[in-house]
Amino acid sequence: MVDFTLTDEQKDMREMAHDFAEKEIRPVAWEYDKDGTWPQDIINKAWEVGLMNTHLPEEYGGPGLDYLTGCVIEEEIGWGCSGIGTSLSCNGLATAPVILGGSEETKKKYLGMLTEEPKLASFCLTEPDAGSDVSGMRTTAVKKGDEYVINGTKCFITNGGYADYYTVYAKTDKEAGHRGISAFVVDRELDGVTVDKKEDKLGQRASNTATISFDDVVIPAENLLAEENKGFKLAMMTLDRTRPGVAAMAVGIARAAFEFARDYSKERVQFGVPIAMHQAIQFMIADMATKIEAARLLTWQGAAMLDQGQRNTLASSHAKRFAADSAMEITTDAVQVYGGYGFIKEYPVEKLMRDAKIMQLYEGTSQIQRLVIAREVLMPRRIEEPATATA
Ligand code: COS
Repeated sequence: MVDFTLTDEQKDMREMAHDFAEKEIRPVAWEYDKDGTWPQDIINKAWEVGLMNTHLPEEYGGPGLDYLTGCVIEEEIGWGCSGIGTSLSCNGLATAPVILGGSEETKKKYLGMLTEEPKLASFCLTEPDAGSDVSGMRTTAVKKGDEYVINGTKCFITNGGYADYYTVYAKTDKEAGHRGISAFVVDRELDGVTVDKKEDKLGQRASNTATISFDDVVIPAENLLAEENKGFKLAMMTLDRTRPGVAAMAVGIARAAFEFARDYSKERVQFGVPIAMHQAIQFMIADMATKIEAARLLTWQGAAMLDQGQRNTLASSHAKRFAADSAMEITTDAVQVYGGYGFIKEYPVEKLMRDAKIMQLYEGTSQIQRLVIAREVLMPRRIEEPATATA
């Protein structure tokens, strides 16, 4: 029997996350968005109550929550503010390759660091000339004895300006395309690491997005994750694991927009009745509600498959694609329900429409998700996953 009932623990976590979003995030979200304020105070509080690093295994100090619970939490935080939510959840993206490919020592050091203090880590894959086309990256890592020397520039790095370490992808064999990429952990404090630029963004303005340069940065060889030249697969495996979380955040944004639009439609009177009495508005509200339900189910499926140890590439891309596109449609329709007021910053929905846009862009655009879906549907293949560094 298929059962979509959450466990009592999952319900408790949802309630805790909702409460946090309502009391700590919502009251400042629109203000932080306006000024692009870095939410360090909220990061500290979220870390304190256990709403950060929820995915980290217990042996490294984390609560070791399952992916589905992570998505349930992420929806609530996204409902509060997805910009702040992105800052809170970015450690999940940065540490996935460490969990997948790090040696025991690497895991102890770099995962433990995040559970001992409210520290941050960033995922450095994208480059100015290599976005969707990961294999086109130019950053290099050259092995010299027991060390690697890293050179290159990564852009659009979430939390980049505040991270204590980075998981960095670099070419270890320039001629080998995707088979010549490796992944490393790089400490922020090392000589040659520079935070170059903070982006001024359309939405999610409370999150930090920076360019990071690596100029002859020397790291110990043990900071290699998995095997040399297996970094591309590690990146793909990471995104399979994190895209349901992005989808959940998109559901949270969509739900927030839906609730505002629903409530406003019952108050706003035109032609002598609340606009919710007009079928034109009712159908928009109905479509919003259906898309939210469908997006959540796809999200939960993507997460539940991971929890069951199944490969979830297709489900993950279905969820990310549909939830992101739905969030964009729903927030745009919420602005429409508000009419001219929706376009005014004094009202809540224009922020949500701006925030939703990044959902269709980061962690793989909606077009990349369709590419993955098309390949999985048309040419299903068996994918071999790299062994961890210790295996
Ligand atoms: N898990 C494990 N391995 C995977 C995988 C997955 N989900 N998807 C692909 N691979 C493997 C393939 O099996 C193949 O392995 P071999 O070397 O043994 O042949 C290899 O990776 C290359 O796969 P593919 O041919 O599909 O690679 P492409 O260069 O065509 O790229 C896309 C595939 C476009 C899907 C990939 O580059 C991508 O996801 N791009 C978007 C990146 C992104 O999300 N960026 C956002 C920044 S991160 S915030």
